[in-house]
Amino acid sequence: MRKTVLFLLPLLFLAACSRPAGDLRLNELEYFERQGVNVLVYSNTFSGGFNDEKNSGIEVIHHGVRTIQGGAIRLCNTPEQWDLVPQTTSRTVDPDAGTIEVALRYPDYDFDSRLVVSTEGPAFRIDVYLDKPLPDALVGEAGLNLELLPSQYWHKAYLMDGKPERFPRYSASLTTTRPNEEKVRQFKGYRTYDDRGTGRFVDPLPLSVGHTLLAAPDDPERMVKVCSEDADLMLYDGRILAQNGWFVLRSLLPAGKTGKVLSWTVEPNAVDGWVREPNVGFSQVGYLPSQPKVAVIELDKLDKPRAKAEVFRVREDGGTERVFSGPVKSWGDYFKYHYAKFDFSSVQEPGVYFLRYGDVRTNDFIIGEDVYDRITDATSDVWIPIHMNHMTVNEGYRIWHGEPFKEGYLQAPAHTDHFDLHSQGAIDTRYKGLELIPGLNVGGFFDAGDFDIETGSNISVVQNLVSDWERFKPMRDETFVSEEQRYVDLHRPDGVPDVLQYIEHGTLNLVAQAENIGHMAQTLSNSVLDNYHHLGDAAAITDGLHYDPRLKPYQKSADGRSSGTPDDMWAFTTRNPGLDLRAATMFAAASRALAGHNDDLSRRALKQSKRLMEEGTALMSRGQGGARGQARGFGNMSTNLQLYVSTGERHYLDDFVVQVWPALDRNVNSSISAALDAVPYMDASYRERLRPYVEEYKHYLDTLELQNPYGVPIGLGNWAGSGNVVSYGTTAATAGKYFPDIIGPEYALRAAGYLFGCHPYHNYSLVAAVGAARPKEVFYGNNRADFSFIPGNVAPGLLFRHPDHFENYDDWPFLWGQNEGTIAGNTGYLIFGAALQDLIGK
Ligand SMILES: [Ca+2]
Ligand SMILES: [Ca+2]
Ligand SMILES: [Ca+2]
Repeated sequence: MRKTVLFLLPLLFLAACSRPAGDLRLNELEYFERQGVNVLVYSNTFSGGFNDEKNSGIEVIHHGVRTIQGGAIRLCNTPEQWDLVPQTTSRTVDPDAGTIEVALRYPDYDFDSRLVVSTEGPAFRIDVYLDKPLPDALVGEAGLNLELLPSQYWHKAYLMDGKPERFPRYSASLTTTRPNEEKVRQFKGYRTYDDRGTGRFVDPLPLSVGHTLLAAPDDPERMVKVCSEDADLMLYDGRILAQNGWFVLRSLLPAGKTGKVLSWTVEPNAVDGWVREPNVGFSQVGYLPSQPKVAVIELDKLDKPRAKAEVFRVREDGGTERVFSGPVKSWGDYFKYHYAKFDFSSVQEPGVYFLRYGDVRTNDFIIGEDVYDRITDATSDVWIPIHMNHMTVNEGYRIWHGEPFKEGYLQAPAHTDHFDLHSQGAIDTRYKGLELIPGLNVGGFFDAGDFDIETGSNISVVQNLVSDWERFKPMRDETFVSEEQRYVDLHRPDGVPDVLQYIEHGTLNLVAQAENIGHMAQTLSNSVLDNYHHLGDAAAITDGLHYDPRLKPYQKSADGRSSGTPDDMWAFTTRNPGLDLRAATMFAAASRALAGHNDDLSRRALKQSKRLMEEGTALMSRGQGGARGQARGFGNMSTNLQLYVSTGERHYLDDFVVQVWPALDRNVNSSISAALDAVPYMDASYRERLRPYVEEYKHYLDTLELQNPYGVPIGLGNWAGSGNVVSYGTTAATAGKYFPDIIGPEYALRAAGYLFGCHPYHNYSLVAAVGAARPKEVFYGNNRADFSFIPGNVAPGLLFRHPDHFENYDDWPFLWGQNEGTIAGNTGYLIFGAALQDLIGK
């Protein structure tokens, strides 16, 4: 990718130099640009359903921050996730005319439209064309929408046709209700709302109506002017329906017309000569005295790199002194920005320091022998126990959540597609659709920012925790866990190592699945979308009463034990033999770890392990389970190794050995982790045979420094890549432990540096509450509506937006691809932390 970008740069730079200041121009990356303003037109398209749609359509990156997106024909005033989104059936860039045209289609309504975006000096124009008149069903519903990021506009002023107003900090605007028959269909017919039996849905009313909106005249970096020539321009507050809503500008499309039916001009203000402030990336957690210390400085391409940067020490009398000044070395361009590095490794004396690069003074950080000692404490003491399902979780004066899902789980009805990407086929258990499956409301961990038990993730969690336990024996005890009381109290030691209790808690649910269902469920999840997007106390998601379809909705039975509200969670039970085999492997591991702590559960886990292994293997060899089953585990070398460790049966090890060398020959990077995991169980000859592959792996690690300025694997998917960096760090630390003469600690430390602040966009630690001076402050946890975090969460981090923008909002928690942590990912981070501490001799 770097090559491509480098190739394009001279053109871009010429364009930048030759254009008259103030005019938007189409650039080689197919977006409109002027200094301080990028206008993207369907560089990122809508995809519907699970994907959060605040990332698509016409978007504006305004002085470095993506503050406007969602420019599209939409079918509601303030679209939510799960509302219909348009398919982009074509996108045509005409460099000569300087236009981008997109064709949009709503197949549910056989409705097509076209948007043509062109420039008018410093502004851009959106013209909407219809080749056929608007379908009757969408008259009064279809309109041109554009959304403004609330956290960048609240508290600021706006003028609608000259009348001054203020963007509200919190949503309290007017709404109305309309009959459900008028509600535009939602994705796949799902419903995000609960009408409480009224037969009516809520529709927001506008904050303001006019023809010209001037937003944020009081903030030149956010000021934008939007004019609608003919139709009314309406401003809505999308947060009134959903906390993740944005401010929405909207004009309805006219009925009965074809051709050009609507036109807007949008002029984002550009601050004269604006150049983005340098982002000085460094480890907020700090540095070991002896370790390499390299800050990565992210610079606007129009910025002139400075020759030097400095390190200052904070003295004990409160004063500061410069202790080092050194050269800043250019690394090169990577996507939108230019990067330079500042090596201050020679500063080694323990103390409190900060960096200065030109006018930028960073916050302070510590150099000391123990800076990495506490990097996983918040994850272990706070984040993980808060995600324990089926328990009340208390911390000091605060209840994080009560005991969720007391009514248990129903068999999901046959042939049900689920909004969280699961599906129930024909029922393959002894239960009928909507019949209670007993015993499942025990143990398990919430998946992420939501509250389901993803079986695959929970299997990974137990496996991760057992690895952590067996490799590092963490005896930390800061959590009181009583499965009997169904009660967890944070920061209250109870004499049992917490990791063992977490293994037990995960195993309890998974064993219950195997025992009561007969095999592993795909997921235990919400039955209705209206409670899937729940924010708040998990115990309040369902009413705790058994669902009785003979009662009316919201009615309770006379004995108070059941209700007619169909809110009970469902178990999606369609059998996946691959998942059963993964569970069998995990149960064997859990059985080992639990022996002596909970012998009964240890025996039950082993019993299920053997049964699922036998049944899963038989099903797989009969070709059942499909591609999904095949892909997961069976015959996988990691599974064979785990099975050998768990069972001691030699044939698993033989299978592993047969697989590992060809796998390493094919691709060292993807196989080295599994190969290293085997070292403790093999003889010295294995380690020697592995040596050349570790050397090859080191070569790969070194090439990372050429791929991007941060020298770690950076993902470009729609879920940002911290998880990859954590895995890379764990593998590098493990390789460094077994082959210290080949792999130094600098690679694992580089992963830590990236997680803790040395990364694009901003320099905050991606781990909640970790990184003493400046960790991130908002995350997509289940308390995201409060613009808060759950300590120890690891954010996915830097989300790539096509074609050249990395982003991690720290004032807006609601994009999961940037800010959500997962239970499997965060338990993986525990291992990384332990492996790093082990590597550096802690
Ligand atoms: Ca989930
Ligand atoms: Ca404990
Ligand atoms: Ca219920």
